[in-house]
Amino acid sequence: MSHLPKLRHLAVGVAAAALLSTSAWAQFEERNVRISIGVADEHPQAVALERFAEKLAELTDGKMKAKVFPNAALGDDANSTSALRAGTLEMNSTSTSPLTQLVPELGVFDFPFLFASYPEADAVLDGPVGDEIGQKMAQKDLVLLCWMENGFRNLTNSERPVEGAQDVEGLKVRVMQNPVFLDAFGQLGSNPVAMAFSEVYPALESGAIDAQENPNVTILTSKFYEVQDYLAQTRHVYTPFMNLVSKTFWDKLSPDEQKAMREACYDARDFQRQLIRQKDAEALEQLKEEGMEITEISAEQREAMQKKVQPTIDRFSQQIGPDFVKRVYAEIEKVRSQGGQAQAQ
Ligand code: TK8
Repeated sequence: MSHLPKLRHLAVGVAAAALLSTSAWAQFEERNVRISIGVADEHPQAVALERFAEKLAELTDGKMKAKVFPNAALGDDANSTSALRAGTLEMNSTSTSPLTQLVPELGVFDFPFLFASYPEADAVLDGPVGDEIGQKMAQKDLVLLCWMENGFRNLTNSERPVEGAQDVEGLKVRVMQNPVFLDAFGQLGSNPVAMAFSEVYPALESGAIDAQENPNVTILTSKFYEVQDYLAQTRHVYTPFMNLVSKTFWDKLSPDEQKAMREACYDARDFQRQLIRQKDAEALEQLKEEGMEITEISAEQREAMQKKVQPTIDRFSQQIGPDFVKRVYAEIEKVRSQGGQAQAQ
């Protein structure tokens, strides 16, 4: 008879252990995260998101599986973002520029020559301004997981070497679907045409447009050098990438799953920034080898360009909200006064 209570204790112990292990195990469920990106699979963005997938699996006992779909196979930036909002896609990594209709504040990142260095961009994006943007995205059913880098943009064209604003005049330039870009390139005297990224290569190839602008790495990995002869290191705009998650999907996740997504994103972000910054200079060398004629923009010419686009900045500061824009400049100022203004050029 004496073994009975012991057995009962044992049974309770087993049940408790089972409960414990069940709840530990239940924190992560089988999840598939499809990530849409517009750039090619050799782009550091794709490489970093593969790392995100590895890290996510590692943090969730292999339960959460992310898969990267490059080359806009699941839609360009604007379309894939609509899919996130509709709840038919889990995640994308998009440039900020095509989303200004949704969140006008994003337009500040399209102000020409806003950032002069990487530390300035990092401080603004990873600081209070970045958080504020995150809250705006949340109001649109989008979770901003973390920022990454698209980078400083340069102008390519099929007509002539560009050394200053005067050479841009009359060029038919593809810009992102964005009013600030359209306005700025209008100020420079070019004929800007807005179109989605996946349409750019064919439009350059057919001669429908003469020019486009993107960071060196994208010009290389999307093979724009095949259809463009001239590359000017204008570094006129720094575009961030945002890693966005569908709120519909996010709300299904447990707090532990959400935490794993964030942690994996921060890890991939730090890796991505390092990689893409190193690749920027390497890509330039490779583009030279591919036969592109490279021009630099002198300090005077840059200043002249800056003057030409100032009306765009003034106009859109008013439109976006002068207080918000001031806060952005104040964050940049902080970095500059701390001596972090090492030139991006
Ligand atoms: C890729 C785009 C691209 C951007 C553009 O989806 O559209 O020119 O620079 O990187 O986000």
